Amino acid sequence: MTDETPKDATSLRRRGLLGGTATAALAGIAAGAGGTALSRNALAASSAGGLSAEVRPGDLDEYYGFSSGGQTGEVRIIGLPSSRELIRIPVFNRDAATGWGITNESKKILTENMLPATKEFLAKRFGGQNVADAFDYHNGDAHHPHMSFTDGTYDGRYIFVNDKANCRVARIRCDVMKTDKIIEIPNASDIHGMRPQKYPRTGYVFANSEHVIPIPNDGSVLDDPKNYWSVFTAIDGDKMEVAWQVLVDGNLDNCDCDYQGKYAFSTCYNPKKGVTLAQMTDHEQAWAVIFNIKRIEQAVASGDYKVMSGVKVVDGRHGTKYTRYIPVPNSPHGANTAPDGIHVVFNGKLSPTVTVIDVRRLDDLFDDKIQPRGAVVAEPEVGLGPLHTAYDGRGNAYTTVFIDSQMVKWNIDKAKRAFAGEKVDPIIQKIDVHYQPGHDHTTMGETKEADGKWLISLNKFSKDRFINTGVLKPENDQLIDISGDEMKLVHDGPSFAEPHDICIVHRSKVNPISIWKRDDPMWEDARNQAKKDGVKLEEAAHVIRDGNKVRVYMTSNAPAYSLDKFEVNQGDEVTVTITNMDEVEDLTHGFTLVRHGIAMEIGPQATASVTFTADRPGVHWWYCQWFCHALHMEMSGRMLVHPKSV
Ligand code: RUQ
Ligand code: CUA
Repeated sequence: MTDETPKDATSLRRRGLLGGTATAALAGIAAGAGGTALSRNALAASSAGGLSAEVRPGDLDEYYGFSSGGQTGEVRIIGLPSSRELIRIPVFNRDAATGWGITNESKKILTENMLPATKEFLAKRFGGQNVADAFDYHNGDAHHPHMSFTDGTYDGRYIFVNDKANCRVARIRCDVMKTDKIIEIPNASDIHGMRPQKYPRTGYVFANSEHVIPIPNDGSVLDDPKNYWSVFTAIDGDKMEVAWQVLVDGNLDNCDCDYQGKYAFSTCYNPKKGVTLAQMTDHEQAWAVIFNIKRIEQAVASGDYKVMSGVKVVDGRHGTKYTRYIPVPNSPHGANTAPDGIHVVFNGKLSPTVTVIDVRRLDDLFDDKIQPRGAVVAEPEVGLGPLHTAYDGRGNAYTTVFIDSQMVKWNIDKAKRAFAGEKVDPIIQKIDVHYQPGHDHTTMGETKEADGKWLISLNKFSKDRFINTGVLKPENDQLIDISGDEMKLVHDGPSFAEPHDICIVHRSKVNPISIWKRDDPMWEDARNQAKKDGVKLEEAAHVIRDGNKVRVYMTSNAPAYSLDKFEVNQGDEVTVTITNMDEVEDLTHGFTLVRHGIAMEIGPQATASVTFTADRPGVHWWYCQWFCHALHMEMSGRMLVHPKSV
């Protein structure tokens, strides 16, 4: 993949520009890189008749990859095609660098929309009402990050991501790339599949509950699986609250929705509601469940629901008018809508096939004019263990086969013709990936603007592909060029546990700011408190005592804080609020209080605050932990804690 083309090869340069890579070249100009980037990108793209993954020093990537951090609970931004990890966004995890889970602002986001029962349970576990204790779950399992849509394509507003472990859905603001809301979903055992509505906009965020449980799950039903259920949830993505739920049969796995705003789809395994591995796989077929959004909305409007844990739950089990259950082989996994707006693929997992439906047949299905299988238009055999499918926007699909460790390119139209009886092989090409792929994704491929340039295979095992890191090895995210007739593997990219899924967005759709706006809602509480205390955050150098509560306000300007010490009494509840008055891009300060487990990031023009009990008498230095200035080491101060008089 190294581009050996000499820089003065003008003819090549022109050819690259005139080809399909003009967009990349133009994007280079837009980013202010000027003529140099133009010729470099064009050169890179012209190498060896395919795309180049090389992004030279100083050049910029063409795509943002929003990669879920799996059981680390975070989301990462990967630049593509370079496959460089650019930044991490803490979501369900704790993060020492940014103070996520430590600052008041992040704790509020982590806890404000927890269910009352969870708050009670965690308050007991972490010792009552002490503000120094964190009332959040300490882990998360982030699986499916997806950007909000307007009219079938990404709109750059938000990334939504689910937490399988603790039944949550979070929202990340793309203007600042920070999490701003986290909600906990009731009546669910875990939240797995998650997708935003594509049309007319997001709108709803659909989320699947996987394992079946009794509802309510309060101990009144225990070892009686026939009274276990799962729910399909529609979240209002603007308000971040549950709009409604639908009770279903079986375990919901992954979901997607159409480009018309009428239907959502979930794969559904374990139709007999088994609770052991043997029971869960003891069947020949499972389902793709189709949700009729309009009918469900009517049910909610007309009162055809039950309120469970404060949420309106519509009965969508077999035989109701709100859902249809399409039989598909065995234990299906991924659900992927094609950018043509017509086809949806359900990936077989335990069956070597994928099942393709045509959304134009779903009106008839709900009007009982056709049988459920009548919506199926193809069922090609792709290989062992199909998990997920991606698209190039040219009518081809790319399915990961986990057991065969391959990426399979097949043609939708040919698969339909074969299904109709014609002698035609839909499989175009298979290549080995390393090893055991789960999700795969194409550039813009989950929108109507699929551009067919790059494909990523997120492989669960890397084994021998990197120097040995010991017993625990990275995953391997492989980059494949799909711009030509043949798939070409161009890059191996290690990643830590375990990005399930990546949402690949052209950079023209995303436009984050570099300096916070002073009136950002993130620190609204701090702003209100300062007002009550008669303090201007921008000019703060104050210590306000309020009983045994002490509020310390300061600013930071490289390389100093507006206070170099403050004094409190042992046992005081101290809140430190810092406003970073530097207005320089990338000039982040921090506040780390030694031996107190406290650290926070304060971006340019941001305010951040932290509350703790000063229970250690003595001298405690704080310092700035983000390298900001030649005198960064000197950017510090002292907290003097007077011992309690005995
Ligand atoms: S799942 S490896 Cu959690 Cu998206 Cu299929
Ligand atoms: Cu401020 Cu380092």
